[in-house]
Amino acid sequence: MMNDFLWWRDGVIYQIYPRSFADSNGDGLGDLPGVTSRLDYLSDLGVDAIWLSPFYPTPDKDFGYDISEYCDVDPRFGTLADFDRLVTGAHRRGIRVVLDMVMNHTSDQHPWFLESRSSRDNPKRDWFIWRDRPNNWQASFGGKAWTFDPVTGQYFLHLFTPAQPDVNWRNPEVRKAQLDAFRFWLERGVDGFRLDVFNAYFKDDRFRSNPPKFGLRGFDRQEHIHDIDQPEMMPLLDELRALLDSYPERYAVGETYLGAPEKAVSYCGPDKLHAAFSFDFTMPASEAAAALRIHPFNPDWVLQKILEREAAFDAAGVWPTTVMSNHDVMRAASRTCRGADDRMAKLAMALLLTLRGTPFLYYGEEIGMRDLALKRSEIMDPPGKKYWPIYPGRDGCRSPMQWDASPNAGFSSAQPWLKVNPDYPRRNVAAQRADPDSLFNFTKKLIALRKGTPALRGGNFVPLTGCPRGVLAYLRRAAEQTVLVALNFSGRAARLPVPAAAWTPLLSTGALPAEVRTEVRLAPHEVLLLINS
Ligand code: TEU
Repeated sequence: MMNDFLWWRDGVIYQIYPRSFADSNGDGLGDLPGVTSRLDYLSDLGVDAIWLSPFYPTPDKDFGYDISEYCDVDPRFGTLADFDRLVTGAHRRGIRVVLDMVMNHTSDQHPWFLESRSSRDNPKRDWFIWRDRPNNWQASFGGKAWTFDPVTGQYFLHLFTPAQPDVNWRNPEVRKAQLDAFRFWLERGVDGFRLDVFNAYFKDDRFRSNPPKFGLRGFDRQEHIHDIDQPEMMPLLDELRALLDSYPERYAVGETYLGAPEKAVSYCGPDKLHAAFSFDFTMPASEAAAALRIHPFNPDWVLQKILEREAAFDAAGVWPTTVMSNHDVMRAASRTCRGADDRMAKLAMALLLTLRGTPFLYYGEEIGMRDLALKRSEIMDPPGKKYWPIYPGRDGCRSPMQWDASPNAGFSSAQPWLKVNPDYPRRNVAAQRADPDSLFNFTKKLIALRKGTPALRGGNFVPLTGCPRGVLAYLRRAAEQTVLVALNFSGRAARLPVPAAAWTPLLSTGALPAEVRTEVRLAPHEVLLLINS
């Protein structure tokens, strides 16, 4: 069975936000040599791949998601030689490397855009999207999606900030240049790509306005049917997949923009993407809930989300992904825990690592890092600046990694670019490694268990009915074995009836039961795994 191990399907992928992971040169900003210096840590944790958020040259108007050169490293993050050393070091430890490709838009400082905006007859004019008159499209980070450029008297399109003009994927030269960038990194040994808002590459060729709908922000008050998800994306995915398949075991996961599971699935398949995020557990229940920062995390809501994604992915034979945290949303521990108590973070971690689908772990999630609380004056993220206090932005989940209790949490010898969470003297990697009951050690154990247990990797998902209030329980059932996962969301002890079988306790955050007959007792917030093989 282990011989069939496919890294992107059966492994765990760890997202690194390079500027916040480890600073090697004392400038307060994390960098690529910093990541390299922590590869032993990642190998010990047991992850199979790292996804690096952008480290390319950038004016940082959207913290690296505004790229001014696709085939290089920003000098603040290192050099191409540093990158090569990182890839070699990762591969030596059996860790794959996934890059973040932000190809819906460039930075407005990218030479392509500087040329494009310089005159209407510049050869690169058509590399971006210029119109005499705007339609009603809105930018995701606030305001209109069109900005007037007085130099040439036309509007250019940007689905995010005006510093991120959308490229014109319909232009064959653009298509070639972008695919060449993929090839550049493939040739450097990269194993896969995360495609930023890939389903926004193509826009309606007639630029029709979106129809209205009820919503809070301008952006939410329209159906996004003409600005994203155009049919022209499908042949492009074929072409990209053919390129990836010309190298062995390469991978692409799409960041489905405004994506429900069915939408994510529609972009995946043997000649399309390997995977696409459906963000089942990070999305609030509604836009209103998002505005009020309400993130339901209870057995009913979680089960409903699992069943929705199972229905979509299983029916299509597409392998799902599981995400609890990333650089755009509040960290799972901040959404699920009260105070410094990590029991609910363990439960969220157990979900991440026992569901059907590739787990994506966000740096610091393994130690239960909490979002940083920031004053208005400290907010740097564009949507946070625009929408505070309704929406505080995304700086909170991007604070420096908490390695130890030394100054700046062992992240940097200088003052970090973004504050370290003040809880770092208590919450850090060194402290949790030394504590057998820590979230870190729980995570490490569970990663190893997942990888060594066929039912946890590939087994079917079967929910258990008749669970007591506050408890979610399910089976992961493979031909040769079944694992039962019991999660007590509630602060009260519970008794869970279990199906008749020869169960052996596998892992628990409480006390492992000596034997299991017709029921198990769960302590408040307990995670319990049983196996029958
Ligand atoms: O995110 C796209 C996206 O869906 C986000 O804009 C999301 O709506 C927002 O963060 C609120 O949760 C991708 C990147 O992940 C994000 O960091 C970039 O800012 C954005 O694209 C533009 O490149």
